[in-house]
Amino acid sequence: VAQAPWWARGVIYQIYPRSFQDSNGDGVGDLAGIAARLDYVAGLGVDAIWLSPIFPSPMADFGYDVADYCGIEPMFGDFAAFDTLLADAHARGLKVLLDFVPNHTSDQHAWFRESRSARDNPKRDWYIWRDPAPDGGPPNNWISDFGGSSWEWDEASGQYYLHAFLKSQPDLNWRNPDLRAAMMDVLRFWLDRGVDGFRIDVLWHIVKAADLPDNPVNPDWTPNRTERDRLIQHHSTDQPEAHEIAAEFRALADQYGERVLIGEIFLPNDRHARWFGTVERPEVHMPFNFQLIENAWNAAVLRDVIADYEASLPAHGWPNWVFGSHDAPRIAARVGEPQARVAAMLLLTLRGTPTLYQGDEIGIGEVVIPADRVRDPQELRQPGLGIGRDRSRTPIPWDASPFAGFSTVEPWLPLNADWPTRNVAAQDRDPSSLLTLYRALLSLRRGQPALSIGDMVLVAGDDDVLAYERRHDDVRLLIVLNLGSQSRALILPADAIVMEVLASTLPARTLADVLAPDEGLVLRLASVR
Ligand code: TEU
Repeated sequence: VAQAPWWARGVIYQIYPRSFQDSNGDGVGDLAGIAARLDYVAGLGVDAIWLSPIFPSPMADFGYDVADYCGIEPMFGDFAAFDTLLADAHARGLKVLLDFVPNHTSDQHAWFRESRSARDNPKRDWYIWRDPAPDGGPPNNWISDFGGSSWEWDEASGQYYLHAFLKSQPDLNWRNPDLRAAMMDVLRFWLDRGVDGFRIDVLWHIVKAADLPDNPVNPDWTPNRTERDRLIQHHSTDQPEAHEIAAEFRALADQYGERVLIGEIFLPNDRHARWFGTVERPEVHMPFNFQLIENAWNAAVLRDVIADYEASLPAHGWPNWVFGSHDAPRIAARVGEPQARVAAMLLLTLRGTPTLYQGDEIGIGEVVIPADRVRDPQELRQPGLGIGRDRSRTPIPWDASPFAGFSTVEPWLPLNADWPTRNVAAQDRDPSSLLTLYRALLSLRRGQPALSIGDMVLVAGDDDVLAYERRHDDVRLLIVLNLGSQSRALILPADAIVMEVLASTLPARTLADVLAPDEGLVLRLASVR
């Protein structure tokens, strides 16, 4: 255990600052609010917090449109508040990761203002500017992730600029050495200030094929899918030069000791695994693995997902898993309340670093956002596809006081309808709550190296039952999860003798040979000798 780095042993907790805790009564969460809730976070038993962007931003994409990489958004606080939060977190043994957004800036960033001001501006080439196609249209067929062309016409300077996301999020040109140097300085700035690492937003996007060829058409596209999916992002993502840059980030981070880089990367396993780099030239410590979010809640499917992912990892690679984020539908809404408990056990017992999204520990579920309160630009641009991200960004209900203890005024997004009963204070006192289960599982994981750094062996199962062993030294644990609503015989590996039930997703466990509906178990087996 001692040799494994903290990010491999530990659990990461994602905080979406706008929705965690408001301290100044403007309906939006802030840094002082997070600091005030650190005892709660540390008390969960997690090891690190990752803060979604806290930098100055016009908030067109809620912080993923950065106007100054080396500042603090006034709505969230100032450097004094940040330094306090960092020190208070460190004092509780919590690492702090920031969200680095290297693919694009806000169109309000000083760099872009300069870049668009004139064709001969020294920063013109810091962004991706091109002349129109011969017909006057955009330079190629690329589609923004949020719909529409990836190109925006700039009348004043007579060229188009590229944006993979909103037109107010122009893509940076990582082929320009000065931009590259400036961005390395950004990383140094925060590392020097004491942050423990970064989650790197859409890292696989940062370099595009040099001559910007048209992307191939996706033959599997259907009208119920997003516009972006019409094309395969072949030339706009995952370029070899982006891997070189990731290796540069890593070399810099390594100069600072045990810091961690987590890349947001969506690719099939073989290409995903390349983002670990090689032993000689490592890239990120962990490319984010979204497969629990992307795949059906079915034991046979997940068994294959786990096996294929494990098989794809290079020898120096370390797995990671995540069930929720500010972009994905809430896990409890997806699988329902009883299965959210099984999901918690899965996330915290798989081999690899888990990232837990704020609010999933109390099972925040489906939220209906009234049409006049929708804020997500992705939803506003492509309504009706059910892709709205606001529903995973609603404020944390802390207690039953007005506005759920989140704020003293109406929050920026509505609270979940069930907040008067589903809140942290209510679950804190309830031994059968999801929060109590999360704390128990996190504490078990912390005390059992087999769960954090042990080996994993998948055990045969079926569509409903997912089972695997975790082993470390002579400790042998069996995790059996019933993803269905029928009770099932508890079938053990041939050589297994159950010594003890270490955890169950159900409040009371009575029958030893039956797996109840929606039940997950962590069993200690007699040691292998
Ligand atoms: O998301 C990247 C991304 O690929 C998104 O388009 C994602 O697929 C979509 O939101 C799912 O509905 C990152 C951030 O996590 C997201 O919040 C930002 O909007 C985006 O980058 C641009 O910075």
